[in-house]
Amino acid sequence: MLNDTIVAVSTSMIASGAISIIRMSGSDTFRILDRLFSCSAKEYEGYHIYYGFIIDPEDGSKVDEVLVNVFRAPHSYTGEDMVEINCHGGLFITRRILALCLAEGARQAINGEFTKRAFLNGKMDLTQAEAVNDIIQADNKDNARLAVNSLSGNVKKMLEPLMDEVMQIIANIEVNIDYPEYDDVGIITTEEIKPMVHDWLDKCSDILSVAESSMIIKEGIKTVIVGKPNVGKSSLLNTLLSENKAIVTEIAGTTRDLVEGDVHLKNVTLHLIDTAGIHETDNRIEQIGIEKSRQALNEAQLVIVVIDASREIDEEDRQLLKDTEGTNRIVVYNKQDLVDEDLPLGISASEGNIDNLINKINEMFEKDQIALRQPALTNERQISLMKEARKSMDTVRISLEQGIPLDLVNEDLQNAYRCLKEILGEYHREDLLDGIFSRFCVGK
Ligand SMILES: Nc1nc2c(ncn2[C@@H]2O[C@H](COP(=O)(O)OP(=O)(O)OP(=O)(O)O)[C@@H](O)[C@H]2O)c(=O)[nH]1
Ligand SMILES: [Mg+2]
Repeated sequence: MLNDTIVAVSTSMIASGAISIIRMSGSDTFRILDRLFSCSAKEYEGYHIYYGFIIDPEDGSKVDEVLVNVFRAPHSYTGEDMVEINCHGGLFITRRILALCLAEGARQAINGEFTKRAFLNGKMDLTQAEAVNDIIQADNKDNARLAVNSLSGNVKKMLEPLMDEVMQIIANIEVNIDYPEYDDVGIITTEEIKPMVHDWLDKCSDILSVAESSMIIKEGIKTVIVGKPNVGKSSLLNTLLSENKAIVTEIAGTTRDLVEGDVHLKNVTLHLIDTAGIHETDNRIEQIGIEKSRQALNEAQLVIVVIDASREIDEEDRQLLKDTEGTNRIVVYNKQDLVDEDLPLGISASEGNIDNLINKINEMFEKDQIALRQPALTNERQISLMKEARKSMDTVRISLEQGIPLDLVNEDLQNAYRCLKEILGEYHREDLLDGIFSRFCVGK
């Protein structure tokens, strides 16, 4: 039921803080507030803050001194009547006030329910709603910026021209089909539509390429450090993480399990995996470790191949270079401190001198910063719908090239349009919405 009144603690319930906020939304909000709030005001106006006490209606006792933010429908986050009770931040007090609201007939909100109402009441589109959760989850500056960009409805602004163009093509075709006898309508021909479709596909590809960048910023890059034993892979991991996470010894074959850690560089977050040195061995434990290394290598988005600069490159190095040839890789020469000549990507992991590598990685991902400067699709749901739209439009392109009559491409055009609408949540299924909003916190 959409119209019942929901309540939740919107601030953290894990630890006490200076204040807590209890949020309530729905048609009964002011009736419930009246029962619990003693305040000198005669009535509550929207966009006002009221000072007073929460009173236990059972015995009239004061529960807490509070400030109440008042929002009147439709001018609120959810679009409904809504209040935010700012109470003292003790967990006991917060729960007590929540309990009083529940006792007066409000229902405990489930995850994301406030934002779901905001979406269903047309206060925001689905990409904005998703951005609300993204900003709460953001753990670094770039992620927060990505989310803030989408929060203001930029994605809709970016998609609307594309939706208009598809609609334009559909309308033109339909006019021709429905009123072929009208001279003044003008016959639209396949030749006229072709460039429109091409142009549309180009724009779509641009959007998808920025989306790829935004996913790199948001999700980080699965980065695997490989090399033969003893070249300094674990030393490199430790230096990148600024932490002694992996065991380092002069004994070849030290690392057997995968050791993982995250590091935020200027342009990208790396999910690092240090692996067992890859080489021929009869040792059973090492063999299992090497198998894991190879598996990690298969799933890597970036491979750092470490070569020991103080030794001649041997057959094992060559084999590894060959095995990683097709991957997105960086080859670094470690133990630079032991050799005289300056190597292009020379580093000294154990000495903490890895600037060459860090600069190279930042350079590789610099182009992805584009996603911070313009509107971007920011999750798999949005991107897969965009890809589906592109696929439909590409079918239109192929059909036109094959000379298939215009009325037969209509369905693919409609599908492209529908996909874009679905990104914004304008076509939605209830289970899809449940899936999206259940990832939110309670109270948001
Ligand atoms: N001189 C010098 N020694 C280094 C450097 N990096 C690592 N080492 C030394 O090389 C040895 C092996 O280092 P590790 O980091 O354990 O090498 P690894 O590649 O993880 O080795 P495995 O886990 O056995 O595959 C250790 O004695 C390190 O101190 C470096 O930049 N310069
Ligand atoms: Mg190691």
